[in-house]
Amino acid sequence: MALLNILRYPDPRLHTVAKAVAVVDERIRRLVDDMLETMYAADGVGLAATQVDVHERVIVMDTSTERDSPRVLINPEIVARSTELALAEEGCLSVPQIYDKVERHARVTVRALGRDDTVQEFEAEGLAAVCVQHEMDHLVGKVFVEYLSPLKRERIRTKMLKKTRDEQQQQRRAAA
Ligand code: GNR
Ligand code: NI
Repeated sequence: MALLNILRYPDPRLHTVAKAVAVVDERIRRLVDDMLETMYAADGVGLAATQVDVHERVIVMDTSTERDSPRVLINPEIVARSTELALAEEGCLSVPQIYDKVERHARVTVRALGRDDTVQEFEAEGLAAVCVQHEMDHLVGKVFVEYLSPLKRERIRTKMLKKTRDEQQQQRRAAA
């Protein structure tokens, strides 16, 4: 197992559209395991392969409070969605320390392959519904800040660039 590097907004690679996984083989199982380790280490509730610069349709998530219920979604599809919408605060490991409200479908029914290559279908609501929709957006190159106003997005972009620059400067100082 290995910790993977998480791309930070506004990295252009976050806008890559992922391809379907052709076969769930050893390579994909290793990716899933590394993504789970990376998600837990970062205290995230979900992680999409796009965020670790792998452009294939793979998502891991765990919305349990005990952090003991990993879920793996390979080639996920939303097969039903509620007309009812819900507004909830979101954050993203690729946009650290930024939180804002996004409106999504309140419930979604998801069909995907699991780590064992079998089809699973489940209905998600609450945080799980938010998370599935947030992760599936990553797979088509969309980051949640794109739902915010252009002004907010521009402020976030500037803040993230500065944060990354400051951290790199800090790392150079530590290495010197
Ligand atoms: O860890 C995460 N928390 C979260 C909180 C509210 C709505 C969505 C999320 S997903 C995020 C992890 C992440 O960036 N996944 O792509
Ligand atoms: Ni995210």
